[in-house]
Amino acid sequence: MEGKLSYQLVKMPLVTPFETSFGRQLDRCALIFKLEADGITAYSESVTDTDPFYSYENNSTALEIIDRYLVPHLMKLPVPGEFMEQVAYVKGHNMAKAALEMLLWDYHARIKGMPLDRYLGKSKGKAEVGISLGMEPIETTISRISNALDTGYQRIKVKIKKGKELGILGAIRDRFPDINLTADANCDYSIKDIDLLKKIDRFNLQYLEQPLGHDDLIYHAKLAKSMSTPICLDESITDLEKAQKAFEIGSGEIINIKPGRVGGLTNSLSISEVVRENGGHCWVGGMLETGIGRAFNVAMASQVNVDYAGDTSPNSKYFKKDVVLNPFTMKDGYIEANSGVGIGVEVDTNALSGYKTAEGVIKVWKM
Ligand code: OSB
Ligand code: MG
Repeated sequence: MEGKLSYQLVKMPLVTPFETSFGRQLDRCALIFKLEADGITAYSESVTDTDPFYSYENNSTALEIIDRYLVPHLMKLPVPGEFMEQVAYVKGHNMAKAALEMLLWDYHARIKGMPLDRYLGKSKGKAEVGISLGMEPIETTISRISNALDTGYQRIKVKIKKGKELGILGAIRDRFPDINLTADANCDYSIKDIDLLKKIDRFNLQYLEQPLGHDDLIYHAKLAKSMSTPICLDESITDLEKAQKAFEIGSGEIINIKPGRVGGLTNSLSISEVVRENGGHCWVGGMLETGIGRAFNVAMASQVNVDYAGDTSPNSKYFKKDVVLNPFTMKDGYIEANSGVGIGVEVDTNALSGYKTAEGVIKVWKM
C-alpha cells in the first residue's frame, strides 16, 4: 500500500465580498488536500480560512493538527467511521478531522465505483437550494434578493447583526411579504438582547440562525421558549451529543449541518438521524467552499433526511472561475448531485495552480 498526502493553499477572489457579523471577506483562502493511493486520486477541502473568526480553527491549525496527529491514521486508508474513532482522542479540531475524513469518503466511494451521494446512504439525487446573502446596504440586498428569486432560489437567508436587523428585515418584508426568508446572526447577540430579538418574530422568518454564543445551548433554549420564530443552530452544534442535548433542552428545532464543522460526513449523517428522530429539520450549510468542498456538501444535502433548502448555491455565486471543470448549476431551485464516482468533480489543475499561494507534501508512505 503506497500513498501520498499533499495540499495546496489557494486564494480565490469572491464574486461579491461576503460580510457577516464577524467580518467582511473578499477572498476564500482554501486548503485543498489530495490523496494518491493505489492508483486512486481523491480530493477534499478544509473549511477553515485564514482567520479563526467563525470558530477557533484556521488554516494553520488545521495543517498543524493534520501533520502531527491525524495523518498517521489516514495511512491505512480506513473507512471514514473508523478513522473518526481513531482520532477521537484529539479534542475538537473538527475541521482538520473533516478534511481527512472527507478524503476517505471520496477515496472509498471511488473504490466502490459509486457517486458519493449514493455511497453516503439514501439520496434524493438532488438538493434544494437557498442563498446566503452577506450584509450590504438595504437597496443592494433588495436587488440581490430580487435576482436570486428570478434565478429560482427556494429560500433567502440574510446576514444580520445587533442593530442591523429590524431595518433590513422590515425592508425585505415590505417588498417581498411571502418569500421563504431566514436570518443568520453568527452569534452577534447575547441573552440580554432578548427583547430586541423578540421583535424579529414580526417578520415571519422560517427560522433565526445562531443568534447567541458559538458554544451556547442553554440560553438558546431560553430564547427559543420566548420567541415564536424557530431557532436554527449552526456554530453551537459541533458533534452528535450537542445535537442530542439541543433537542433535549429545546435549544432549537433546526440544525444547519456543515460537514466541516462537525468533523465530516459520518457525524453529519448521525446528526441528521437525530434531527429526524426528534421531529426537527435540517439543511446543509456552507463555508464559501470551492467546487471541491461544495461537492461534499451537495452530496450531503441530497440525503433524504435533509428536508430544508441549504446554502449550497451553484459555484458561479462564489467564483468567476472555480477550480473544477464541471461546476454545479441550478435548475428550478435544485442542484443535482454529481453522477461521477466519488465527489464526481473534474479538478481543474491549471486553475488550482493559478490560485496557489503555498503547497506541500505532508506525507509519503509505503507499507
Ligand atoms: O454562518 O452559515 C454561516 C459563510 C462563512 C461562514 C459562516 C457562514 C457562511 C454562510 C455562507 O452563510 C454559506 C455559503 O454560501 O457557503
Ligand atoms: Mg450560519
